[in-house]
Amino acid sequence: MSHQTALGIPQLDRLINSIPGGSTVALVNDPGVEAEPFLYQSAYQHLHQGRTIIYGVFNRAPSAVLRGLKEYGFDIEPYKSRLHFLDAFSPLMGASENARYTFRTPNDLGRFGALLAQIHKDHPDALLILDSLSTLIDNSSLAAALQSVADAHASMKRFSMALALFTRWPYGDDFTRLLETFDCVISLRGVEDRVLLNQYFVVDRAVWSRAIDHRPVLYKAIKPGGVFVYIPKVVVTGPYHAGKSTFVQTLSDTAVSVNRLGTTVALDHGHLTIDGLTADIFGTPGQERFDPLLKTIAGQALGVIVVVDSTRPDTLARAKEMMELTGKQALPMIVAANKQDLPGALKPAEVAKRLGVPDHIRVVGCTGQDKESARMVLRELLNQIMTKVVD
Ligand SMILES: Nc1nc2c(ncn2[C@@H]2O[C@H](COP(=O)(O)OP(=O)(O)OP(=O)(O)O)[C@@H](O)[C@H]2O)c(=O)[nH]1
Ligand SMILES: [Mg+2]
Repeated sequence: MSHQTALGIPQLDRLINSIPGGSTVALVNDPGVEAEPFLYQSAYQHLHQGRTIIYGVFNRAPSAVLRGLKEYGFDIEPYKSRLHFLDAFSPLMGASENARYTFRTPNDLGRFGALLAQIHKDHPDALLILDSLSTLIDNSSLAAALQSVADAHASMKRFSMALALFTRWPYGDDFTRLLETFDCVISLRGVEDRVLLNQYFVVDRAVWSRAIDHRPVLYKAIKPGGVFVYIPKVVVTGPYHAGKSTFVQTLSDTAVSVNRLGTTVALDHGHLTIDGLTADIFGTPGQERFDPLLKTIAGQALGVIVVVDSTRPDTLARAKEMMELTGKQALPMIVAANKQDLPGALKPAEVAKRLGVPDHIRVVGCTGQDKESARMVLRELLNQIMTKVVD
């Protein structure tokens, strides 16, 4: 109970710092926004670190949780002996899955706290996950359920950490007050953008840290993989033949380029995951006739990579023009001095000098066909984007 701990979701942990032992964390999702991947990832990370998990499940059977873990790629097989279920679903269905602990709503509401205290006695070092307490509320009277959870809060605090999921239904002021008793509240929200649901998390409150960043962070839950911070769009631009398509292809887990006679005539599109981040990456054509497109696409970007051919100083004026065309000098931007493998390639510092870029725009050397090299460039840019989004 004294251990510091973490949620096991790196970008979220970065926002809330480490969690003091005995903290209660409420994860509150908007209806329709998937929260389970957060719980799965947290459960898995702790099991992987040798901890014990008590997984309370209220709206589906424990076997469904095991399936969910598997779908997200969290292989808990080696740690099964340290994962114990509190099954509050099967007893209601008149079924049994032989879970270690069972709970029946509404009959057992009055003994919720006592049950958690008993479980804690059996597993003093465990972390507690409750998925989800909204189901508990929905299966009984609102007032009785809220009272039961409020009474059980002291028992939750005995665990190294208690992570409880709620869905943000209009439960009223009593629910809002209940949330206030939790040490930390994290919201999972969704914004509809035509057909696409963008999901983001935001830390509303954490008692152990005064300097919490309340800015929303976009994420995607990926099967397999779990929760990734999502950087919607990175644009790769630069002069004709500089190596943009090659760069996008090298970087991406999946990518499509449409080339005709060796030049790109549509947007290169790739998708990739790197260091807990996921990004869509778009390469523009280099020819001038596509310049109007460049302006539009850069308008929706979060960052720009300008690829230049380091063996072709004569194309640097065009590169400069394209940087201006993006019309977004305020956007995080980085220059990849490409084709460093070729003889006569200008060094990045020389490219920077000839481009005459302002100091805050970094110029880094790169070889477009080399994965590590391309990833270095992207990492630089993503760091810039993340410090803008997170800090
Ligand atoms: N030696 C070397 N060749 C490279 C490198 N990057 C790209 N190339 C080559 O440069 C040529 C042009 O590369 P592309 O990726 O098609 O360039 P692009 O910028 O997409 O070109 P456009 O779409 O026509 O503007 C290809 O022959 C690539 O194989 C590099 O780092 N080193
Ligand atoms: Mg191309």
